Amino acid sequence: MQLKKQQIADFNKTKTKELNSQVEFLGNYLDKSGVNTNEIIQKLADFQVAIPSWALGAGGTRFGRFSYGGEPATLEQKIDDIGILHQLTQTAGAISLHIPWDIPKDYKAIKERADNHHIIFDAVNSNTFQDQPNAKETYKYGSLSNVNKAVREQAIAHNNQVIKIGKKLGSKSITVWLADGSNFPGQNNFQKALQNTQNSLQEIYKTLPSDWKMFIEYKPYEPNFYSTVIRDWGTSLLLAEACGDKAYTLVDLGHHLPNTNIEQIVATLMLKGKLGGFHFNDSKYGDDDLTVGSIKPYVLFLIFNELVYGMENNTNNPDLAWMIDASHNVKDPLEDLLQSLDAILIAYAQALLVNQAELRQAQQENDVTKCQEILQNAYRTDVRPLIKQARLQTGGAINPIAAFRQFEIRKTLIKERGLHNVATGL
Ligand code: PSV
Ligand code: MN
Repeated sequence: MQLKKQQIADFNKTKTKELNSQVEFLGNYLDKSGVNTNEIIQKLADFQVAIPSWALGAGGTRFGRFSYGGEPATLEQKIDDIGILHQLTQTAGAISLHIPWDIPKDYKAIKERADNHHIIFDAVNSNTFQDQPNAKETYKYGSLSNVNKAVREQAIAHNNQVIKIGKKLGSKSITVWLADGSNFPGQNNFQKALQNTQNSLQEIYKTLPSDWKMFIEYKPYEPNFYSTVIRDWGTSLLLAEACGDKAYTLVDLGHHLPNTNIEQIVATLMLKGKLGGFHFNDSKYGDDDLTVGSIKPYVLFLIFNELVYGMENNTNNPDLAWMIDASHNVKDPLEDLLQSLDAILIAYAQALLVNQAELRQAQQENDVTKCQEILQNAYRTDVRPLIKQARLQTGGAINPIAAFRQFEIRKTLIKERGLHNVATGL
């Protein structure tokens, strides 16, 4: 299904008057603090976040999966769902494919379909954490780090294949996340596992086109619970540096032990020009993959504060690849993604409000109280009218979730696809 522009325009008409007065009120307040409101609205309008092809259906846990009805079962349907998200928000103009779950059958048709929705192909993701039917070697004991050369070669070949697929679609980056590690002390030789991983990544890097980037994702545990080969940002950075200029670290918000200072990791990587990509989600305990901003919105703001600082000051760091990497077990996946997109823009807008000059001055004077006041002033500003205004200007819906419900999108999808359509993915 595709929404009609007029439908969204009619929806917005009923809400524009109220929005105008909210924007005027906020604009006046921000003006007095020297903030250029229009500049912020433009930055919000330009911000694009990729949606992963594996996050459009109901996720699950190892205890069960409760499908949602009308889920997208094919890549075509996944692209259509992202099209809906993009029409409603004008923020979701990219898809990140997971290979082999979403290998296109007809590349021309897939590209055309994405084009029709104004969607581009972002990073392609390889998968060496599952065995594929008819695969010669097993990844049970690891992939790029495996003690067995034949397994490593199979995993390298898979990554090279993923790059080839991405090239046909216009992607410009590959993300490597490894499940490799061990469950018990003594199972792995740490040094050999790391060395094998480095050698394997260097092999993959050799086939990387000159205008591509390689993102190396880290995660402390799961599915292995004693050790993980690429367990933290430091290991990822070491490997990226061993590969070369086109290799970067990717930060997934859920891939940290509780209370890790993620904003400081962001700052360190940006200073070194080595932060390549970002996976958004939220968590209480581990890699919970919850809706962005649902648990720790202040932390999200602090992270964005560092991202904004880095984007303005670390010109050696490339533009970042933004993606949502969440799972939806109890909510409608599309509504959940709309909430995540909203939370990302809210944190970004709040970070843009931070008076950087005043903060530098207060830091210089060791005025700790003032530093905190500056950050919390920005965080406590209700920036939602700016986001709504950005959507209005770009043709999105002022309130995407209300529009999603008013247009009865889920009901239509169930009618079109059936109640028992199941999406591939995590
Ligand atoms: C597993 O934790 C994971 O969610 C990683 O974050 C990857 O980005 C994703 O799977 C897809 O491979
Ligand atoms: Mn991730």
